[in-house]
Amino acid sequence: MKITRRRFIEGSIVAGIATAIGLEGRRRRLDTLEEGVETSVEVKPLVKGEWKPTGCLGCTSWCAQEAYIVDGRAIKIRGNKNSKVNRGYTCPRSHLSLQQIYDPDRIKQPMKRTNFKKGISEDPGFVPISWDEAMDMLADKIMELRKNDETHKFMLFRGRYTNARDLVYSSVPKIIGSPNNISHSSICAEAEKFGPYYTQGYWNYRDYDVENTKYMICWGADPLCSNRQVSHYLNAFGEMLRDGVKIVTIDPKYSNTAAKSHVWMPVKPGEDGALAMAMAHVILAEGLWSREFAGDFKDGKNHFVAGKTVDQDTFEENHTYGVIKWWNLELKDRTPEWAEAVCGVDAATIRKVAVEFAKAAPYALVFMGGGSNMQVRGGYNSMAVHALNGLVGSIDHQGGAITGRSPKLNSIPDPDDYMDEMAQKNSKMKKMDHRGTKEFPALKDGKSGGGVVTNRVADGILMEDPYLPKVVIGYFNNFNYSCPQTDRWNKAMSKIEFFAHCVTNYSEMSHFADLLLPSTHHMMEQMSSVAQKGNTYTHLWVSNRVINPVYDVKNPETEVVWLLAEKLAEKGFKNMMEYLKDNFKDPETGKEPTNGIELELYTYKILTEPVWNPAKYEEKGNNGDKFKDWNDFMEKGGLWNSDPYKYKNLWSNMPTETQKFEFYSETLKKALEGHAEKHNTTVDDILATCKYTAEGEHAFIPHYEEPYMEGDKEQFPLAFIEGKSRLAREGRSGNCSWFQEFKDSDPGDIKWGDAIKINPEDAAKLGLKDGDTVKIISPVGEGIATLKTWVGLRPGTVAKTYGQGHWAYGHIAAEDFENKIARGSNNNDVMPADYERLSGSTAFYGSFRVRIEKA
Ligand SMILES: Nc1nc2c(c(=O)[nH]1)N[C@H]1C(S)=C(S)[C@@H](COP(=O)(O)OP(=O)(O)OC[C@H]3O[C@@H](n4cnc5c(=O)[nH]c(N)nc54)[C@H](O)[C@@H]3O)O[C@H]1N2
Ligand SMILES: Nc1nc2c(c(=O)[nH]1)N[C@H]1C(S)=C(S)[C@@H](COP(=O)(O)OP(=O)(O)OC[C@H]3O[C@@H](n4cnc5c(=O)[nH]c(N)nc54)[C@H](O)[C@@H]3O)O[C@H]1N2
Ligand code: SF4
Ligand SMILES: [Mo]
Repeated sequence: MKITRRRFIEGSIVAGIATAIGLEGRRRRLDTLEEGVETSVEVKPLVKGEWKPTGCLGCTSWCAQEAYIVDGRAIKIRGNKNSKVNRGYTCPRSHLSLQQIYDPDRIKQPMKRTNFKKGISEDPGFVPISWDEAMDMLADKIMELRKNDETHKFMLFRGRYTNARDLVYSSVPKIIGSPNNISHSSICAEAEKFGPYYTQGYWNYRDYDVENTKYMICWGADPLCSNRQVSHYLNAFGEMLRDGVKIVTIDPKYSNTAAKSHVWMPVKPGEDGALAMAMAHVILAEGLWSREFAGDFKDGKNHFVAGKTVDQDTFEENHTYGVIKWWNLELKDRTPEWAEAVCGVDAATIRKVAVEFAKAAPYALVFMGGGSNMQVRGGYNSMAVHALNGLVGSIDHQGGAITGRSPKLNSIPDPDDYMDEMAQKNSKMKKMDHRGTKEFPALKDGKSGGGVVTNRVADGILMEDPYLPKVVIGYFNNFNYSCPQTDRWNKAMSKIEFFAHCVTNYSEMSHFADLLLPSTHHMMEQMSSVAQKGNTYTHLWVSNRVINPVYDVKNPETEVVWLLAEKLAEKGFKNMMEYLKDNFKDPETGKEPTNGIELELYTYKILTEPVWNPAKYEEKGNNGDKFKDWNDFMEKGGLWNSDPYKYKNLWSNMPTETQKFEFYSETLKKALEGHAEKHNTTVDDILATCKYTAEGEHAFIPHYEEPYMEGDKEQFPLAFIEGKSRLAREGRSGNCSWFQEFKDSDPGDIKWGDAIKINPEDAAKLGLKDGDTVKIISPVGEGIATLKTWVGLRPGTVAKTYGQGHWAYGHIAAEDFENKIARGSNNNDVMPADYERLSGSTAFYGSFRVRIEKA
C-alpha cells in the first residue's frame, strides 16, 4: 500500500503517543484482529477467529458491519469496508451491541405471568414455560377472538424492524382479521418527512452530499451524535473541516456538532420557523436565489424589496412553483430584525449565514433533523427549513440535499386470498390510533389517515375508542418508555387482557405482559436486512445468523410467526399456515418452508431476489452491484451498493402536484382539502383543530407559527430541550455499562447519572448548584435528575438527554432493579403527549416548559 504523506505523519504521531504512554501492547492486541493493518511491530494473533458480515440497527443509520467471531462468540465489531455508505467506519454505539447480546439480564426463555393484576406496583410473578406452551396460550387467545367474531380486537405493535417486517406487521393482523397494526413511525421522524414531501413529494429520510459541499447548516440535527449515518459523518467531518467546508449548527443547545462548527446559532426552542423565514427573506432580498432552479424576474432585475409585494407575472419560475406567492404572503415582512426578537439569534448573524450559504450554493445544504420540526406546530418548519435548499437550487444537486437510489425489492406477498369473510369484515373496522379523524389528519403520502399516530393508541385504549383491544403482540418496542406521558401507557396496558411481548430485555412495557417471548438480537442471532442511503450511495445488507442464539430465543418477524401459524392450524384455523406454505417458497428451489428458520431464510431471499437474481434485477430496473445468485451474493458478504447517485434527475420531475419543487404546496392543498371535505369542514377549521394559527392561503406555504408550548410561563419558566444521548441505541442502551461509563460523552453530562443542564445564571437565581438532586416538574408529571450548570444553553431553558430513567430494563439501567428505582428519570415521564397532527408525529421538541426544585 502506498503511504501518503498525511498517513505517514498520522502514523508516526500515534506510534509516538502510544510509546510515550505505554499503550503499545494494547494497540497491538487490537490490531491483531485486523488483517492488512500496517504496523512497524510484529504482531502475533492472540486469538484465531473470523470476521463475519452483519449489520446494525442501533439507530436509523443501518450501517453495514462485520463481527469478529471466536469460538462462536462475537468479540469485536467494525464497519464493513465494502459499504459505500459507511465506508468501513462505525460509530461508538455499534460496540455496545456486544454488551446487549451477552447481557445477563436478557430474557432467557419464554415466561408467563401468574399475577393477573396489572400495574407498576404489581409483581407480575413471571415463571418460565416452554415455547410450545407459550405459543399455545397465544393461539388460544386468538382463537377466542375468532370464535366471538371480534378479531379486530387483536393488535400488533411494532418498534424497530428489518425488511421482513411486513410479514408479522401487515400479513398477520390481516389474516387474523384486524386493522390494528401500529408502528412506531410517528414517535420517530414523520414530521421530518412532512416538509420534504409537501415540497418535493419525497416522504423519506434525505441524504446529503457532504463530500462535494462547501457549506452545511445542521438544523435541529446533531449528526456527530444522532440522526442518520453517524458512522459516516463522524469521519466525513474531519475531511470537511480540513477541506475548508463551513459548518453552521442551529440548535438551542451546544450540541456535539455545534462544538465542531464555525457558527452556532442557539435558536430559542421551537422558534425555528422565524429563523427560516428570515433566511429565506435575505436570500431573496439580496438576490441570491438560484436562477437555474427557481427562475428569475423577466427583466433580470431583483424586485424583492422588504415590505413590498411583487407582481406574479413579472417572474418566471423554472423547476419551482410559488416563489412569488411565498414572498407576498409571508416572506416580505420576515426581516432578520423581526426574527431576532422572536428566535433570539441576532440579525447580523442571520444575514451573514444566509448570504454565505446562498453564495456557496448550489454546493450548500441544509441538513434537517427532527429538532426543528417534531414540534406541535413543526409541520411548516419542516417545509421551511427544507425549502431553503430549494431557494438556492441545492435540491438533488451535487453538494446538496439529495434523495437516494434505493434498491427495488420484492414486497411481502399479499395475504388477501387468505383472509376469510370474518377477516375481510373486521379488518375494515376503525383503528385504535384515530388516524384520519378530524383531529389527526396524519397526512402521510398525501392521504388523510395515511400515517400512524402511535402515541394516541394509549388514549384509544383508555377511552375504549373505538373499542378495547383484547389480545396484543408487541415486538422490538417499549412504548411505556418511548412514548411521552408514560403514565397513560401504564394505565392503558393494565387494561389489556392479554399482551405478548417479543423482546430481548424485560422492559417497562414487558411489566404489563402476560407472555414474554424472548427475541433474538437483530445483529447476530437472526438473519436481518435493511437498505439505507448515505454518502450519496445506497446499500442493502442481508446478514446471516453469525452466532448461535445465546439463550432460548426466537425471531419475532419470522420464527414466531411460523410457530403461531402452526398452533392456529392445530386449533382449526389453517389460513396463516397455508399463506406461509404457498407464498414463502425458496425462490431458487421452490421448496416450501418446514420450520421458522427456513421461513426466515426464504423470506429474505424472496424480498431481496431483485438484487441477487440477474433476471429479476433487470426486470425491476435496479442500478448497482450485480451477482450470479444467492450464494454468490452471500459469499460476497450479502452487501449490495448502488451505482453513484445521478443528480438533477428530479428537476421538474418531482412526484408533487406540479412536478416542481413547491414553495406554495398544491400537494398539501389537495391533501388538506381532501381531509376537510371528509369531515365536512374547511381547511381553516382543520388547522385550528390541529393547534395551528394559520388561516387562508398560509395553510399551503411554509410560514412562521409561534411555538405551542404546554405549561404557562409563570408556573413553568424553563423551556425543555430534548435530544438523543450520544451512546443511545434508541431506547436500548441503558443496560450496557459502556453507556453508563461514557455517559459524559454527551456534552455537559455525567457518568452513571442523569443530568439536567441549566444556565449558571438560572441556577444562581434558583439557589441551586452543581450536583444538587432536583425535581423536574412539568404540567403532566415529575422526574428527578442531577443539576449541572452549563453555559451551552441560554437562560430560560434546560436540556436533558433521552436515555436514562429505566426502572425495568436491568441491573445496570436501573439504580435499583429489584425495587424498580430508575437511574435518573425518563424524559417521557414529564413530556406531555402532544402531536404535530398534520403528520401524526409526536412532538418532542419545543413543546413544553418545566420548573426545577431541590428534591
Ligand atoms: N423523549 C423521547 N422519546 C423518544 C425519543 C426521544 O428522542 N426522546 N426517540 C423516539 C424515537 S426516534 C424512536 S425510533 C422511538 C423508539 O422506541 P421503541 O420503538 O419503543 O423502541 P425502544 O425504546 O428502542 O425499545 C425497544 C425494545 O426492544 C427490545 N429489543 C432490544 N433489542 C432487540 C432486538 O434486537 N430484537 C427485538 N425483538 N427486541 C429488541 C428491548 O427490550 C427494548 O425494550 O423512541 C422515541 N421516543
Ligand atoms: N445517538 C443516537 N443516534 C440516533 C438515535 C439514538 O437513539 N441515539 N436514534 C435514531 C433515530 S430512531 C432517529 S429517528 C434519529 C433522530 O434524529 P434527530 O431527530 O435529528 O435527533 P435528536 O438528537 O433527538 O435531535 C436533534 C437535535 O435537535 C435539537 N433540538 C431540540 N429542540 C430543538 C429546537 O427547538 N430547535 C432546533 N433547531 N433543534 C432542537 C437537539 O438539541 C438535538 O441536538 O436519530 C437516530 N440516531
Ligand atoms: S448505532 Fe447507528 S450509526 Fe452506529 S453503527 Fe449502528 S446503525 Fe451505524
Ligand atoms: Mo426514530
